[in-house]
Parts: sequence; C-alpha cells; structure tokens
Amino acid sequence: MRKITILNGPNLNMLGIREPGVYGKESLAAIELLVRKRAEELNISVSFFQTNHEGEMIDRIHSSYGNDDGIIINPGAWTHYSYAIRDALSAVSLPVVEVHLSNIHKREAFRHVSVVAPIAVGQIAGFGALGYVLALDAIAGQVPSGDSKA
Ligand code: CA2
Repeated sequence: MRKITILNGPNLNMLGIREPGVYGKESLAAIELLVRKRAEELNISVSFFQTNHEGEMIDRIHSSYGNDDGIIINPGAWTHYSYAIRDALSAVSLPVVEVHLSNIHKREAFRHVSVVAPIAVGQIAGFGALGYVLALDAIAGQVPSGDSKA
C-alpha cells in the first residue's frame, strides 16, 4: 500500500480556534478526518504530523526517507523563508505537494514567495481544507499503486 505523510508546520494546531475568516473553521483534526476518508477510497495509508519546531519537522521529513512514498506539506510561515525545510524535503527525494489553506498569492507580498515550491511537484493554495484532499489526489497520481486494478 502507498504511504503518504501529511505534515503541518507552525501555528496550524490553532486551526478552528482563531482566524476562521482567513484559514476556515475546520480544526486540523477535522481536516485529518476528511483526508483519511479520501485515503481509504484511494487505498492509501496516511500519517499526520504537526509541529511548531523547525528541527522536529526536519527530523520528521528525514524519517520519511525509505518509509514513505510521498509528502504533503503545509509548511506554514516556513514556506516563505526556511531553506532548511526545503533542503530536508529535497534530501529525501520523494514527490512533495505543497498545500496552503489561504491563497498566499493574494495576501501580503512576503507570502507570495515560497522557497519550497521549486522542489515540489506542485502547489495547491486557496481552497481551505479541501486543498489537503486535492493534494492527496494529486500525489496519488505521482506514485504508482502497483495494483493494475487501481
Ligand atoms: O494558508 C496557509 O495554509 C498558510 O500556510 C498558513 C500559515 C501562513 O504563515 C502561510 O503564509 C499560509 C499560518 C498558519 C497559522 O495558522 C493559524 C490558524 C489559526 C489561527 C492563527 C493562525
């Protein structure tokens, strides 16, 4: 079975608690449920991880090496400046899909830049919680299922 890891960076544990106008009303747990439902339909095994600590995120990305088939990541504010997160993603040589709840391109100028995007297969931004489900569909297309009936 294909294994996909879904990673969330700083402050995303606050989803559903504050700023619903920008990031939607769903909590991270609710997003996880949505993604798990779609993962079941696609016969994909998913694991979730959120941290507010950059080094912890880098360690988690490294642990995907040899264990996972792809990474979906919302790097939060690290998106805009963390070469360390980008290098870690690059180092594990797995397909990466970048997700953002908000449309970062119509927000403040500093959010228009993603240092992760150049090493990602693609970026999904602006669709709220649905973006994570879309990202799963997208990454499923990048990773062969090994099942001729799928
Ligand atoms: O739109 C996204 O998903 C972001 O990655 C969210 C980040 C932001 O820095 C990026 O520019 C775009 C921030 C996540 C903060 O999440 C909060 C959730 C609820 C309340 C406050 C912050």
